[in-house]
Amino acid sequence: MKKIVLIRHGQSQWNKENRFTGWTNVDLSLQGIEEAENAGTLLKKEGYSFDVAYTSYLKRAVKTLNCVLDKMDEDWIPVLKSWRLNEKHYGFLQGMNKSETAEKYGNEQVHIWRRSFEIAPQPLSKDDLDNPRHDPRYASIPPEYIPDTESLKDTIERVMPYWECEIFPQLMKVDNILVVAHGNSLRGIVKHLKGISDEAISDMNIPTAVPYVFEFDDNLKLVRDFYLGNAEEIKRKQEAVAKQGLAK
Ligand code: DG2
Repeated sequence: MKKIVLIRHGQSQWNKENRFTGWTNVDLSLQGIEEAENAGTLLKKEGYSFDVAYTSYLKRAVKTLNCVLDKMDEDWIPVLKSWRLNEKHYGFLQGMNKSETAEKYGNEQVHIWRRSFEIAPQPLSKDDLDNPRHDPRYASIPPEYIPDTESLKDTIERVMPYWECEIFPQLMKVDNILVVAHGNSLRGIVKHLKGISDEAISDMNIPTAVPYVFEFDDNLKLVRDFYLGNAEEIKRKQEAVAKQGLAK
């Protein structure tokens, strides 16, 4: 079986503080480092091994990948990074507390911003110093490709060229690929792989640092997918993600 394993990064400092993060380059929390290390230990224990790994330009994903590969003794494998795997850009919401935002705008509006397919939050001003167009790591990207806000649909349109031209075709050459990215960039990939509808995808929440395994046959047809780890703990983590956008 050929495999692609998807992992959302471990808990970030802003996940811990329940703040919208998007393209903001926050670090992992101490719990996030531990989660990432546990994911690597689990993958090794279960006999997984990778030929190549992909991640985003954002520290929380890069560090998670490093922790995972370190625990697997596979920190020598090729790693490719792309801005196309970055998180959904959360526009003007970036930095705001999710519960407080729900208190101000209502649970329903926050749910629309977090989980609707086509609706993006209002954009971050181009002059805002936090706008990625002022960040040197994106200097080589044509400015018209750099988002000021994104819906899940926009995120998928950004991720898919990299998925279809780089990551997925690698499966013709190697058997085991690791992708470490973000809640929403991964929701986009999972939607594509499993053919989930625009409506049904709103109910899917990806927990931090849990390996999500996709197995393919020799014709690269998806055979099965499953999370690795304790099912109850995973369900608890998914429910906690869903609740992050509720007013207290
Ligand atoms: C979270 C996802 O992204 O948040 O940008 O706040 O996966 O990089 O921590 P991540 C953010 P939700 O869409 O679950 O609110």
